[in-house]
Amino acid sequence: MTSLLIRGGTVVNADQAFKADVLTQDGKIVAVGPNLSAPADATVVDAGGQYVMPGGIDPHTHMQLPFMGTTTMDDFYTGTAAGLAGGNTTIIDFVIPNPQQSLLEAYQTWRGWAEKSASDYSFHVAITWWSEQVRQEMGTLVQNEGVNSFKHFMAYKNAIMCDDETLVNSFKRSLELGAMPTVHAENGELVYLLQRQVAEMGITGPEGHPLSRPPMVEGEAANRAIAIADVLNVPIYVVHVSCIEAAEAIARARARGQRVYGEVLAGHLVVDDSVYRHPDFATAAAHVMSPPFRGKENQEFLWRGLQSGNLHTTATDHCTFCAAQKAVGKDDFSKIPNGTGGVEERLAVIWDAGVNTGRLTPSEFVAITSANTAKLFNIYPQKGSVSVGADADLVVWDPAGTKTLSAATQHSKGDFNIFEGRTVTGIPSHTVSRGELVFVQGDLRAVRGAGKYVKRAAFSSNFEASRLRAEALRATSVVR
Ligand code: URQ
Ligand code: ZN
Ligand code: ZN
Repeated sequence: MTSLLIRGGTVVNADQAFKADVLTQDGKIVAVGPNLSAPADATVVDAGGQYVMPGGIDPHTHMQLPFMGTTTMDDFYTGTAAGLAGGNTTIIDFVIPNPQQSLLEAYQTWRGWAEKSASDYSFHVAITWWSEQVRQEMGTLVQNEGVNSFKHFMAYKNAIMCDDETLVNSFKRSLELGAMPTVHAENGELVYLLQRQVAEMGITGPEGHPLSRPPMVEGEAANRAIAIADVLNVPIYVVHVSCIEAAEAIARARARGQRVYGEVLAGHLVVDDSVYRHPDFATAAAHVMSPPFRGKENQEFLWRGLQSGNLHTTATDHCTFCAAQKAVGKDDFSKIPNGTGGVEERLAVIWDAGVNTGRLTPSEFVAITSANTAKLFNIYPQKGSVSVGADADLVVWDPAGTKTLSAATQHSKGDFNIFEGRTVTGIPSHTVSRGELVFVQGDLRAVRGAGKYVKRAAFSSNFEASRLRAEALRATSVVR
């Protein structure tokens, strides 16, 4: 029996912070309270002067992703191990079937890849085409495999982009199943046109990337996805909200009572679009991801969205390509594989830029790095809470600890760090994954294959009510 006693710390949950010890046994939290005693063979961690928080949950990663002709540098072991070094104990990654490919076949492939994970993991499944078979397989994934969220890329034309027919059918199916539809909100037709226009201006370098994806390209798609969800009366989750136009679309819909949720990447909160004007190709190309890093005025708006509750979760979109992979786009920015890292740095960057500046309380930090994701994807309080019965996924947080973030010291297999040189105050001293100490004061003890697949039950109750309300509304409108 593995017992761990974390003593003398301040427990921080999304709803409250209080002095308490935490006792775990066999991967579960069994007691939270003052002056706990522990079995003689328990491991004891002194958390004096530190916080004890739920381990981070990153709802947006792409480990081992085949994309734009190559595959990301981090696989499910190295990527989740890097996350553990940064206090992240669960990832929600993406199964991305090719158009015309069976969803179940793709799902089994990704499940195989993920068996090497060092931390727990779950999957959103992308809907990249539509047919009766897709409709059926969505049902199987929800009912048998614990999938309760379906992703829709509105960008990436001629690859994985969804048209409105797919969006409408898949959102409707998601409502029937009690699953959350999520979107990458960029208008892929506009991107495709603007990429060619920018190239015709003779711009081939990474500076062309943001020019081909201006904020309104994201704002339009966010508005469209939100409107479709409104008509169908289904909740919707917008991933990597990067700009004012998209954040305002969410805030407007929420002000009208619509269930819309927004995710913000740590990178979009602190990195701005000046990176694309860096004279060194490799540095500028390393920052090519979509939606692109934006002008500074967008960052404050995103922070205020998180403070106000109009934006709800933070993530990283960890999707790492090395310099040689990025160099494929040396003469054509549209060929640069899109993606950046961050799974190890997210918590420290958001603590340093959010809590240390007074933007966020420690409890609000827990909400946006862990608890809100757990709630929105229906794994709370198993995950996202320091409470009896929850999984023993914890991070002991040293608010006085400092670290300078760098590719030279990161655990990711990527060769670049978008937070390079940033010195942060507030870092994990210990990470606990399913009751095991996997990171101890700089020493990473990740175990390949120790992570488990996390099933996420459907929201049949909420969604069923929404569906019935939509039918009633239609019935009354007919009467009028
Ligand atoms: O679009 C995504 O989320 C994936 C393909 C990662 N790449 C990116 O640029 N965000
Ligand atoms: Zn995306
Ligand atoms: Zn992504």
